[in-house]
Amino acid sequence: MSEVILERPHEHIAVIRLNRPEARNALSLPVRQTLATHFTDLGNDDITRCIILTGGEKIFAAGADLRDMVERTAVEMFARRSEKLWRPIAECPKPVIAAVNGYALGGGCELAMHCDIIVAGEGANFGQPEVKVGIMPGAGGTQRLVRAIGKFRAMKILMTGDLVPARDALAMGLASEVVADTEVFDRALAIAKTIAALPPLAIMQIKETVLAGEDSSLEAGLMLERKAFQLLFATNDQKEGMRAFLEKRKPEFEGK
Ligand code: CO8
Repeated sequence: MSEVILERPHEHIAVIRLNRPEARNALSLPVRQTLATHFTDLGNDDITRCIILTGGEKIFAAGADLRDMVERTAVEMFARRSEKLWRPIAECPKPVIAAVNGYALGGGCELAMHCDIIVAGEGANFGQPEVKVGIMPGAGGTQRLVRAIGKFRAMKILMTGDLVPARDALAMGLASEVVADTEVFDRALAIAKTIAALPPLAIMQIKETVLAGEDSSLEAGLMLERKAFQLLFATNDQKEGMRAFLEKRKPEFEGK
């Protein structure tokens, strides 16, 4: 069985499932290469409107593969150019929902933070424990965590390596929702279905504008928003959505 499984539970929804339970879904190079390929393909196809990323019912991901890293040199790590494997996930234009059960640690927490929505189980735990194995986060942990939860909470998590239980993660803004462990995937799927029924071009514009605006001035972000808003008036889905409302019927969005 493949270590990364791609499923299609619904015409417009793709599920990417990490499947390396014996190594707690550690993100080896082959796993990350497959993730990058899937995200590139799903980002480019005309069918997929929402992606769910999960590690299954027991664990999301225990981070980088320590077995593979333990004897590496700095030059070898540099030569991997691993940013090339993260970029397709970060730049995926489609909405991505992380369905997190169990541990999301180190690179696993960073992987969840690459997503747009995080649904966590009550028993989930987030953390950046890299410091405990002599290193530091290397896939956005020092950057995305600060943006999500602020400097002082991020510093504590990064400098202690302590676990953050799901409820605390929700309170600090590191999760979108917390549900019973047994309901995580179903809830992620329900959200994906809601999103998949909405106009995909508008959804993609929302994602692009939020992410680009996060790192720009308010003025620049507001201008990006205005332009994206105006652009959507070129879509059939804008006409369909507004006409359907006024005609008191359900809209049919085509992504055009
Ligand atoms: N890498 C490789 N193997 C792992 C990893 C890992 N990160 N985590 C667990 N495993 C393996 C164990 O070695 C063990 O293998 P074996 O059975 O052959 O001895 C097996 O999985 C089961 O592990 P445990 O017995 O420890 O399982 P538990 O259920 O008791 O505990 C934990 C699960 C809490 C997840 C625990 O395994 C753990 O703490 N793992 C390490 C977590 C960690 O330190 N993560 C940070 C890694 S560094 C990192 O992510 C840097 C990111 C940089 C950029 C991103 C690149 C991807």
